[in-house]
Amino acid sequence: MTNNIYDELTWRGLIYDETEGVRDLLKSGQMITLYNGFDPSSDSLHIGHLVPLLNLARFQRFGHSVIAVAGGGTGMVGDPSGKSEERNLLAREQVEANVASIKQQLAHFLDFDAPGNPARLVDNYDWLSQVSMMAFLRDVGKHFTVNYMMAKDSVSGRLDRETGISYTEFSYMLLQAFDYLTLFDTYGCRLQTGGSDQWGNIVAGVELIRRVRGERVAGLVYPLITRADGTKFGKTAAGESVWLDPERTSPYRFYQFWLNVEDEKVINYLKYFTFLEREEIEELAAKVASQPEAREAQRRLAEEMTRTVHGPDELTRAQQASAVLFGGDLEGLDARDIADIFADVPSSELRGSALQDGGVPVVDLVAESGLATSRGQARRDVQGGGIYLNNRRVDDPAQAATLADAIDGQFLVLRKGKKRYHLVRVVR
Ligand code: 383
Repeated sequence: MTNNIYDELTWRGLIYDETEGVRDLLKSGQMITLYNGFDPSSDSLHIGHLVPLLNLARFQRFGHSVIAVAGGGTGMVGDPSGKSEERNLLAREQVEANVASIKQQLAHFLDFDAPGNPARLVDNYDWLSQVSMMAFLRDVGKHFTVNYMMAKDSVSGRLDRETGISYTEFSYMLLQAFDYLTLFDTYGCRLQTGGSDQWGNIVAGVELIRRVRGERVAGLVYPLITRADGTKFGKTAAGESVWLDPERTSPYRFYQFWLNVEDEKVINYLKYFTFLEREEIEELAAKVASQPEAREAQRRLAEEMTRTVHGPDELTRAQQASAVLFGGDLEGLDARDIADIFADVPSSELRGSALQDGGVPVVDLVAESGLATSRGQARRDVQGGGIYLNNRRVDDPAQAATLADAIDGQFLVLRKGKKRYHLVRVVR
């Protein structure tokens, strides 16, 4: 391990921009307090939040004191940064509910018992809801010219669009600046981090603290993650976001997302998203170059990410589920896993009542599914040892599938040869 967080972030390629003095501050050996904010736009964080979140954990491991801010107050307003359109306001109850669930997710990555530098998790609604409009306009607003605010990317990018930007979103940067001031006053916080989209808001806070406290504090931003083809990172092939909430993105899909990362990107992602040491990442880089087809780096990435976010048991399960399309055992998997794994294979429906008593001959199912052209063909396929029910070879041409074979009472998995699958959905 490097001996300071600055060198660590540097070799990982995680420093995109920094205000003056960050390098000296972080290399000085002095332990500081820093923060990163997360707005409750939804009831779950997604993998776009992981770089700043994992970096809070990295800072903490190097002995610094970290604060995660859940934006219960700022979430009432909506950050225009990186957004081309005005957003809809969320109801207070919605914001509150979202804060409660993202707080739990944030907590998962932080160590609240670290001796000497326990993490803090705060909600900016606590102070933003208390400040009066008069005080805010006089004590914060007076330190910013509209000219300065209009020059920020988050605002200027919206000025020439017909929809423009509301006064509400325009004011957002002042709220974030006021947060930084509050955390500076309360906890001696001297560094704010964020993705590069947050640069303008972070610098506004640095300026405010310089103006009203005469102190020089710092800001550091991380690169925005991109895919090899330049398209937005964090979406599955089907275009869905990859959420940290296992109810929204199952651990299996989460695992698969990382497993499918391009060779051109996998080493960067190992640096950005994992705690693996430099030597190990370099060994993996050599393997990507010499044996890309083995996809060892992708497997290592998927394993690390799934363990970090979902824990070791879910990792084992995701790995087992991932082996299923290669003939792996279905034992222990439930209906949800099966639906996930076989989401893209042909399927048909069968009444549960048909599976009662003697059940349905497998050869009938195989013929009806289209895996064989006729029952006679299906029978010959069974005799040739090429038919599987739930990934177990069917040896007897007379074998029937019964309710006992249906996984969670809901699915039968038929397979012909190595790879041709058909999913039978058992319905009422
Ligand atoms: C709120 C109050 C603060 C400081 C920051 C905030 C949130 C910030 C914001 N951040 C994004 C979000 O919450 O909107 N104004 O969705 C994202 N972040 C982090 C990172 C990122 C940013 O939470 O680049 C990606 O995850 O900064 O888009 O006092």
